[in-house]
Amino acid sequence: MKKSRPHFPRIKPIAYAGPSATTALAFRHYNPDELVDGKKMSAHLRFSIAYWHSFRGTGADPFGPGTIQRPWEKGTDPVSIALTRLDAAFEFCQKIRAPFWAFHDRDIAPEGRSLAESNRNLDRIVAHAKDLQRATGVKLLWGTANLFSNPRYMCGAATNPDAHVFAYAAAQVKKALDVTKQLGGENYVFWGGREGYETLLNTNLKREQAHLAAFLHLAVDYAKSIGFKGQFLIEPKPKEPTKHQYDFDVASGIAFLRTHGLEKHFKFNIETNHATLAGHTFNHEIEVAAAQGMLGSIDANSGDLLLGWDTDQFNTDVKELTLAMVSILRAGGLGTGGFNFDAKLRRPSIDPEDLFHAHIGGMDAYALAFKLARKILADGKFESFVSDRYASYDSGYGRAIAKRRTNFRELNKLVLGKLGEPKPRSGKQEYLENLLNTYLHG
Ligand code: XLS
Ligand code: NI
Ligand code: NI
Repeated sequence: MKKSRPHFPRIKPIAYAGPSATTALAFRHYNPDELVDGKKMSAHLRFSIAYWHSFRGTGADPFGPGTIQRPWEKGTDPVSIALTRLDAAFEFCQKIRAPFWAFHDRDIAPEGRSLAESNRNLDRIVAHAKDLQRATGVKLLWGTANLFSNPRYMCGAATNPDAHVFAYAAAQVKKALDVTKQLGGENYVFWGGREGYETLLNTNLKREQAHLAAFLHLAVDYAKSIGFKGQFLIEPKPKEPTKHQYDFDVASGIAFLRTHGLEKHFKFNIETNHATLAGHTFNHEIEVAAAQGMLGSIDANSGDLLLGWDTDQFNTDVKELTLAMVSILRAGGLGTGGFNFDAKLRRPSIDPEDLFHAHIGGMDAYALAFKLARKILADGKFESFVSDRYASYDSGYGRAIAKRRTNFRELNKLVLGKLGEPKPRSGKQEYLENLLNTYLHG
């Protein structure tokens, strides 16, 4: 493979310079090579670059066209442009020190006039991606299929009222699974782009949900048949682009998977901005998934609480991330998952250098949160407060309740007898919030 000219010639690989770094193009907290519990920090955090935002995003919004023009987007042949763009992306992953990337099929290769042509385009790009992965050591966190941009999917893919569209989506996902496997993808994501409805006046909700379940079962079967071992992930989102998406949040995702016998095959890819759109905190969604052993991966971004859509911003909110990290570490980490920056530059952030500032900010905020969360867990103050709060369930009749070895009659007897009225005990929220601040701000 011939080495291409650098696409970010003025930028050297980003180095760790510590909290007192004097340059902006340096990490203050993310030190990829630092050993933490015998493992490099980069292996704990498993950062990933989202191809669609960072290499296909143009800054376009409903009110105007793109503002971002990259120097490598030149020429007329879409496949050659796609190949050069991939070179730029891998150079970026290396320079930003991200060990992983993630893509949709149609981000990396142009869609052709037929599925066969689209597949041929994809094969050419994937062959190049394989070479680049080998040359740089950057690995694939997950692959996915774009089942929402092409007009054929305007009424959904697996939930489309037309079985022809379902079949097309199946063929597309078959290929996306093939290429994800070829590239050693560690996961495969299902985000239900337009799997939802705009109006119940034209929708059979029950049938659509059953079709979605059928689609996921067929995907599980196909993955098994080709020996794809990656983890399947559902990415919940309550709305946008449809008014109501079926994979609304983690709780409804769990109910859906269980209802249709899919729970063994899926975990969750939790996106911060989707959590807040669903009226939850990021931390809440992580806890709900972790409670069922279904925490898979994170789409790392942030919304704007004043706006009702998926703004996909880089997250620099150390408090929010520290709370999330405490839950993630307590759950035993993300396994084959990682932190994928499903985040985009703001429309006026047009310099290639802005891609670096954005990711440095996100990676540093996560790394700092990781360190703070480790300290919080090592100190164990919150843990012991919480376990103490539930201690009455550890012995006696409380334990019998937890083990379901009692009944209403017995409990009734106890309350009427020696127990009497419960003694209220403070929840100490303010004390705990202050305690949290001692970690965040000293
Ligand atoms: C959109 C989703 C999307 C998925 C991948 O809101 O976040 O980017 O992560 O299809
Ligand atoms: Ni996402
Ligand atoms: Ni999103």
